[in-house]
Amino acid sequence: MTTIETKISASRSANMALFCAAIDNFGDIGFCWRLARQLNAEFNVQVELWVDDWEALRWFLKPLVRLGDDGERCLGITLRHWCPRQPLAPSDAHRLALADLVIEAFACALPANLIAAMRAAEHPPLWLNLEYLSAQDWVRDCHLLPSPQGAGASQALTKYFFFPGFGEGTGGLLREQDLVQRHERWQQQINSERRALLCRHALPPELLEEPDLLLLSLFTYEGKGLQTLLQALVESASPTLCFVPEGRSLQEVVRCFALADLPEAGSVLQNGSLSLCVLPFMSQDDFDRLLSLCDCNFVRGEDSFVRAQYAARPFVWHIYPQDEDAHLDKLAAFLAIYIDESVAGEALKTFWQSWNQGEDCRDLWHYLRPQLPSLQTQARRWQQQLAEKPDLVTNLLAFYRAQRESMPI
Ligand code: TRH
Repeated sequence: MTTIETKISASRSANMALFCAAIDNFGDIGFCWRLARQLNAEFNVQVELWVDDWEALRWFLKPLVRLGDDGERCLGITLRHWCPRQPLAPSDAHRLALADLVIEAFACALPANLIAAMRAAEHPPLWLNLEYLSAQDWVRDCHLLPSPQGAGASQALTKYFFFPGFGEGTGGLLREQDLVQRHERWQQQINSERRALLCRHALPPELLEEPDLLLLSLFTYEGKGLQTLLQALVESASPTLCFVPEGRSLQEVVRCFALADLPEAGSVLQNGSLSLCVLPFMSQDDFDRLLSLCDCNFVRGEDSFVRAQYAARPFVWHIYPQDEDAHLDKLAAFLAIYIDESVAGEALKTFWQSWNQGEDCRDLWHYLRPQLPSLQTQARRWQQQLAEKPDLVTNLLAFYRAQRESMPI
């Protein structure tokens, strides 16, 4: 047990409210659900997860549980519905003002009456704004910065910025205690795990016997990069078995296979050297397992991007596009820490850049594919480096403890 764990379990369980507003897609909910689960499962923190988009949450949890009504407990987490910019029920606002921790994810802005109740509380919760992940240098300067909220001398309330990141001086990355071991286990039994994967999706296991077969997973946004990658896979001299979870990547699958409609989960398509299987949206654990079993993963946004790194497989990051191309600086910052100077590293870097600038990636893929074995070694090294650093929850609880000790309890 770590010191923090001992302290928390020695007293009562800590309790926390986590507020999430889903901008689009699944990244915000995915991150918050993962954070809530880890805090609860590994540190017994009692978490209320407040989500604004109940339908997105329902879809997201579908592979795990049937989501019921507001207030229901799912797998140890209490799920609540809120509407940004509207007040909470007064009873909720007063109750949450007594919590140990209140987190607003990705600057989603807490309800004003909750802030007022926290300001009025004798011992307000520790209030964090948990920000998006970036490898940019400024993150270190902003991580844990206090932001005083209101002027009242004795009852001034402080919000702290908490920035995930890749190294010292940042909040780290989410990583459950057993994540790396899980990947090791799946990869030690790669042949049987891959056969089981194919069986689960009603694919003939003989597919795996094709020489030089490459297993790919594709969880990306639509665009020219994906369009041209699919063309390259079709015309390639070697076979590819590609797994595509339901969602935005299917737009380009429709084009590549000249389909009239979006293919349903369970569809298996064949064109030239490409076999493609559409997967139903999986639980986060099953998604991790898929990443572990593929030779190369295409991922996106934030959470799947981090999970691909822990899977220790070569991967391509489709970064979430931002206004004024702000995402390209973010991409460059990560490339600077991730890519080594080898030929394979350079090939990967060029591919990522072209992919994220909406360029034709056909020839680049043909060049990249033979580099995958070297990139595999590099991906493993990167996973090991990440695993040596404290994870986000450990950092978050260390900060919580440090703050609590200085508070008059
Ligand atoms: O869905 P994303 O594109 O999410 C985002 C959002 O767009 C968000 O607004 C933006 O701010 C952020 O990116 C940067 O990609 P991401 O972050 O990878 O989240 C996807 C989640 O879905 C992740 O938790 C993994 C999970 N997932 C499953 O649980 N099952 C699945 O089958 C798949 C494919 C993904």
